[in-house]
Amino acid sequence: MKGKHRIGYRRPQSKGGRHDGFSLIEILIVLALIALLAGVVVTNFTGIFAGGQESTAKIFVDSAVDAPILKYRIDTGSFPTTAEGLTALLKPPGNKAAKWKGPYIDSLPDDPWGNPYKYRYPGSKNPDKYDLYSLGEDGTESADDIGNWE
Ligand SMILES: [Ca+2]
Repeated sequence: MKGKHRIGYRRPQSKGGRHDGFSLIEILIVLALIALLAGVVVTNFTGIFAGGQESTAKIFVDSAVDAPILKYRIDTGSFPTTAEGLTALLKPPGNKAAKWKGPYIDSLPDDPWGNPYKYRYPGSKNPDKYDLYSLGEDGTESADDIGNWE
């Protein structure tokens, strides 16, 4: 039983040793395939995001500046006015410099069509808070605007 065991043990080991050489090449091939597939997946995701401009704008108006604006309000006592706009999150409006503890946001991105997001306080769509919206693809106030009220 011991002898049988030894033979049975040695043979797979030597075979396995030689097989490791092939395994390395196989692993490299598999890695190359994974890299290739990952490239395809990334390309597809880019495509999905490129087609999701409206979703991107919706996410921004619904949530991206919600917390910064709220914090601004807590510090200064009120939302930025329409005239002060979202830039009040980056630099203090003259009359609020003493209470202002920002910047409350790193930067203000343009919407996916290259236009600045619009801000209005008091809101006409949200009378109890502010309106934040993208002008949409046409770049003017119209039915395709994407706001924080739907
Ligand atoms: Ca529009």
